[in-house]
Amino acid sequence: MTHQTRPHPGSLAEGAEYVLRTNDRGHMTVAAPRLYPHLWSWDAAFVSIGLSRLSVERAVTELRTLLGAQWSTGMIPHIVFGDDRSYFPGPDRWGTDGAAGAPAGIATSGICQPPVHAIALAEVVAQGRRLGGTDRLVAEEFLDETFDQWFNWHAWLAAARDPHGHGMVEIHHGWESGLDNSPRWDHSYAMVEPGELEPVVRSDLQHVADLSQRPSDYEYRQYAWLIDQMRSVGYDDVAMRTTVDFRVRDVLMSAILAVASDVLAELGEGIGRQAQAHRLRATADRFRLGVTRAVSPVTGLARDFDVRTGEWIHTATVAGFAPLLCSSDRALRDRQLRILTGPQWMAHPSLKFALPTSTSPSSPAFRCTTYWRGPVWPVITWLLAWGLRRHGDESLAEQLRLTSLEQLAHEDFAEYYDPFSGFALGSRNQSWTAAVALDWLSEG
Ligand code: 9WN
Repeated sequence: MTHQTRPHPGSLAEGAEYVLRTNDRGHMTVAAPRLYPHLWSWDAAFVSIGLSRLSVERAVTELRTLLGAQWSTGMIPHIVFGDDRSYFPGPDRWGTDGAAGAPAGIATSGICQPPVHAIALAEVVAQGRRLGGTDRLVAEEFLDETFDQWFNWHAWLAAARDPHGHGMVEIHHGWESGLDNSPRWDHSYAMVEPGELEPVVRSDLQHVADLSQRPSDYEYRQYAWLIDQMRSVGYDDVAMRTTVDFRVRDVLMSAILAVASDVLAELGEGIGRQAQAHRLRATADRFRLGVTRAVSPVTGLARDFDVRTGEWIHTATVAGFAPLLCSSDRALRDRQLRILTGPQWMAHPSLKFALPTSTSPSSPAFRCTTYWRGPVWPVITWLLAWGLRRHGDESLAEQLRLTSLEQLAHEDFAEYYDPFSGFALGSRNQSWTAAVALDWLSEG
């Protein structure tokens, strides 16, 4: 694979800015130049944080494009398609055209991703307020104008994905978790047996030379099978629950919903939306409780729950630290911090950088170079650091920021990194990696 590089290398901030500018298609920033030539939901949120360091107005445009694709149910789809036709699965395979709730004239996927958007919205608004003048005006207007849409997104997640009030978000595809092929899903995917399928023509392998860094062909057949199942019921929220072969309560997504609901409530309270803020607080409390209940008394890590088997999932992945995003329980946080900074995780002797890996290096499921099965993802480090800072664990947050900047020093802005060698993996010039780098640099 050839990588676009800057004509005149300079500082890391210039490199990050270059990536965001070259991935800018006017009203959307593609998640990566070749591998992901469209707008992804949670990528757009992180990207808008980075963009706000360059232009608050451009950051707002990013979020506006995403909201323009919101379904009438409230769902924000995981992909908003641009013009490029090279990504698989594209709009034809998703077949959301005409599904009840899908936006007219905008091609989207039919599933969602973690609701990190309110966190981004708060960062963009804060940046606008800091800068003042037109930036402040643009940010405030955007917040006021779109608050209901963000509220509806959270309301849809709470209702459609947790109808019985467990305080955990149910997902129907590994892609909804954002941590696609994490080993936390292996057991649940073992029950997904693809039947007869339309052709699966992978485009991702044209862009990542080493196949071991991506999911396998069989995993892709399972991904396509689940899409076909959801499409067969028109992406109906209720029918999907009895149709799909993959039903899991995702603890990380639940923690994100909890804390993002708090953040959105704070924003709402500031602009006189007391009634909605009150409901958001209730959502936050419900999902925080769900996350706390999911913590294993034995390992101290939070667990996902497989709905089909009725079993907790014990694999030691970074999702186990979900409480660090949403809980202020000091005893729980201290226990989790000890685990995170201990020898099974950040103090593992083989690590090049003391950073959280996607799977514990001590776990039998750990794979050094394979996607969400082991590598370090800078965007996840940013999210954890954000959660630490929000809850007063400032020194570890600062350590993650500084160590990540060292990891990113080569300016390849890779999608993920080999935790042992430190080598760049997956896509280069990945927008959200550049965005979090820009944000970290601005904090220094
Ligand atoms: C499927 C865009 C997205 C991220 C996901 C990451 C990867 C897509 C893919 O890329 O997923 O949604 O084709 O592999 O796993 O978290 O949002 O960067």
